[in-house]
Amino acid sequence: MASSGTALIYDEEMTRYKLLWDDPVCNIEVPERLTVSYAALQEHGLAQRCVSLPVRQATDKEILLAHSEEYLEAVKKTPGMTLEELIEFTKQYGDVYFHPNIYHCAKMAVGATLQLVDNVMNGKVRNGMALVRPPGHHSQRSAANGFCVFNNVAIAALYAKKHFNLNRVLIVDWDVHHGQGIQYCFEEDPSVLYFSWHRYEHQKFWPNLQESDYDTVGKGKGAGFNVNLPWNKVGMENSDFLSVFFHVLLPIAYEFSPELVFVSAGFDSAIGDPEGHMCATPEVFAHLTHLLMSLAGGKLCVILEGGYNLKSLAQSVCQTVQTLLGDPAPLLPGLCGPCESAAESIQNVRAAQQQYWGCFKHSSVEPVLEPRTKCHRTEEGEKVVEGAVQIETVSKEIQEKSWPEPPPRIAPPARTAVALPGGVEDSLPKSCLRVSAAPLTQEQAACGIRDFSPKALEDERILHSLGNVFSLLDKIVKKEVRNGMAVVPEVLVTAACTVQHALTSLSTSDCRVLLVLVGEGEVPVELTDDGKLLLVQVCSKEPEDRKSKFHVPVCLKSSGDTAGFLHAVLGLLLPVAYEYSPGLVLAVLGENCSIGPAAWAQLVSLLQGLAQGQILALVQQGSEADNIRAAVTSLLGDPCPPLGPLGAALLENGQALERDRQNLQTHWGMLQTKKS
Ligand code: X5A
Ligand code: ZN
Repeated sequence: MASSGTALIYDEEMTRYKLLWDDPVCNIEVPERLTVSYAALQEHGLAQRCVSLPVRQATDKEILLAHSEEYLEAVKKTPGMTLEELIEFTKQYGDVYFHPNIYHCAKMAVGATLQLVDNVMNGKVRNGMALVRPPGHHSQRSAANGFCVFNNVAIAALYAKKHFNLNRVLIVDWDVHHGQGIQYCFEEDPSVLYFSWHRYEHQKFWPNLQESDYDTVGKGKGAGFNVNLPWNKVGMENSDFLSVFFHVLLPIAYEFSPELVFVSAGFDSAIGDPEGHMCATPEVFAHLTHLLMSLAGGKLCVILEGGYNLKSLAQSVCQTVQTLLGDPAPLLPGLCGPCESAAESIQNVRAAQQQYWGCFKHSSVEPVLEPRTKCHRTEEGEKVVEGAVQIETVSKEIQEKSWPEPPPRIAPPARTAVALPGGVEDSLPKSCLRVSAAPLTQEQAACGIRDFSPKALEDERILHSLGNVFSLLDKIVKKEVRNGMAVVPEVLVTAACTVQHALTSLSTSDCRVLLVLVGEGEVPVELTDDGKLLLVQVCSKEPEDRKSKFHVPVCLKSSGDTAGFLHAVLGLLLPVAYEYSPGLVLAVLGENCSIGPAAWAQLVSLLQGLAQGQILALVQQGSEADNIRAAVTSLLGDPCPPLGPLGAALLENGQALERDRQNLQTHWGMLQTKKS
């Protein structure tokens, strides 16, 4: 049995320290960061749905996994210090403050993180979030830094390796600052892959390190296992963040195939944050979370780092936890591809990582555009560049930025409805709703389709199965169920009829159907330029002509190429699909399709980030029972079995994919991986 449930770890004790003196750099790190986040989770009924786990204090031994004895002993003395002594002690480190109770809280922050690891690894929960203070990712072996005392996530990764014998751990640091402490800890360690994006501005932004740039890739055996994506401009939007996921992080992460995933979850990347000055909306964190939940069999530990705009912090935390709980992802309209500066960073990091990762093997080698930035470092970093008064004005403006409150994410009363021929039925989970409707008449089935092989519609089996499929679709559109699945006799004809029926049942505002077909043959639908249908077909046939931008053929020879398939999904299908922003997804598995049940499950899982999870899967009758099971379990929200470490795509497939991506880039901005 796959584990289920989401843990939430929080303890008020971690609010009981604060800045005791005047310091314009540190005054944003306040206890309210935790209280507002937790209150918002309660207010939205999310905290109540989580398994609440008690916090514990980390032991010395655990802290020493990532820190020196000297440093631990020094921090141990802080509870007994006077105010003057604390101020003096603080001065040896950068951008951090101490308080008589911070050592106690720091031990709890580490302990909370370890509790989460234990419970996820023991299978008591599937995933979870720890709301902690102080944060951790800047702290180093012998130094506090950037509001951080102990490196919660680095310690937890080492702990997980040690206690659960893990060989591959992924850390995704979506905080707006570079977690240099984590980078240093795992620089030479190929078993921990560290990814970070961060505000950089060619080294003008704190912590102003040369080693935060894209060309720091790890050392020795760890080369290729450190991935830095610098933001050289502020104001990055959802499109920029998602582009980096599709074209940098996810391909590497899938190839790596982690056994456990950590998120260093700083919400200072979100809109309104006085540190980040970025424009990601809270909803984007639902998608970042969702995309990571398909890795490592769903074992995902999210640990709070930064986030200083209390409103966007609380909203973003809610989006994240609600996604961990499995609620449908919010719509993310208006995606258009990375801005020029983001595209340049994406291109540069892909070039820097190309020799280490098969997923970049076939992308054309381009020289890195800008020579690496010269050191702009000043003694005081940005403080010298901008006066304190100016900082305050900018920060006011940023914090007063307004954005709409994320709409509620309502899950339909039932998750999955199925229509299956007898036989397959028995082996499926009881939790899905069975649908059995009356057969359609030929007129109903055709519903306006012209040039339609009337022969097909004389077939009673087809009319019967269409009755079921239409009924599933109606339930999805009416939001009685979230998704559905049917095994059908003629998958291509059925898909065509279903598209037509969907287009007549969807409201005008979300009248966009994404049809993803994995398999050979032609769907008898008309592809018009009005954009009401986007067809993505993954098959072995070389496409003769692309009919319009809404027809995306993906050519994959040799269906055993799992890496090629996955690269097509991450690098082509998902970016286009997200930009299209469908109101409904049809995922169709055709005849003799041997991408394998695990890859098919991944596809179905990833597609659920679209259209608020409204997806109907159709599988050709006669397809292996494993494919049917894979689709149903994925629709039900069970974690996908990992695909295992992948290599490069087959040469032919990799090249075709790269070509397709190039050709489509003019129409779909989300496919861009280079500065134009
Ligand atoms: C955890 C975190 C930020 C420190 C900023 C110092 N730290 N200028 O977000
Ligand atoms: Zn931060």
